[in-house]
Amino acid sequence: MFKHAIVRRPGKNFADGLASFKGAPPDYENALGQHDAYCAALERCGLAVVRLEPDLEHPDSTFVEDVAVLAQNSAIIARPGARSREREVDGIREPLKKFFQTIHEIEAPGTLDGGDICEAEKHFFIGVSRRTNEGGAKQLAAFLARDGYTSSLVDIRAMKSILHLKSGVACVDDRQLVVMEELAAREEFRGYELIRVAPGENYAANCVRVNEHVLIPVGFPAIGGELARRGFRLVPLDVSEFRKMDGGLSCLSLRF
Ligand code: CIR
Repeated sequence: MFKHAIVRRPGKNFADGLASFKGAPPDYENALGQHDAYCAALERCGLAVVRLEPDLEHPDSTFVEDVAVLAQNSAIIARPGARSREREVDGIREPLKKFFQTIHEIEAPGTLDGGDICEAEKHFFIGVSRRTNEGGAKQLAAFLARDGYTSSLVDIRAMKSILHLKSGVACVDDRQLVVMEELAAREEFRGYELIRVAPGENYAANCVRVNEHVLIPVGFPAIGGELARRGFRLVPLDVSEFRKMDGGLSCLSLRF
């Protein structure tokens, strides 16, 4: 069960963050409204939400999931792989100290973005990506092992379609993974029941189990229907402004 979430409100220079999206830039007022609705949804799922102030030095800092990985008894401060995001971690140490006694840090030359880390109960899938290198992944695996977790590395460097591992896979319970087709055949996921997302709905592979609910982006009826048939209680949320900055539902919070 999760009890808490940490979020960071988008700053007014949010549109200056990194983005591969080529359309119109995000609308700040809309982004704030969507962020508020996201926080309210987390509260309805039973979480106490810590809202951090915008960090104007780091336009991508609303994607707070990328700066840490949280386990049962420890927090691991990430080391973001994008230069412009490296120092974002400075803003998460103090908030995490209020909740975690044991805090580790990924060290250079390792890099790691929290968006590459998919927790499946006592096992963590660690994506090796354009942001997370093998060194960072192995450091994380070692920290998690001390806490009794197993982990496996999933190399997604050859995939152009996703930025982070969790853009393509989500764990909705201890045996079921929501996964985009392109990842479904991966050896690492063998043994799990795979709920496949059709290519047209790939964005919805980044859904988030929060206690009794699953947060899902609006507008993806096939995967939404499939999850509902399986008995999941869905909370549809519009995060279109964050999508324009390559972000999804999971990256907007740290949950623990
Ligand atoms: C970035 O490129 O770093 C941000 N614009 C988006 C990060 C999204 N984070 C995530 O999916 N975990």
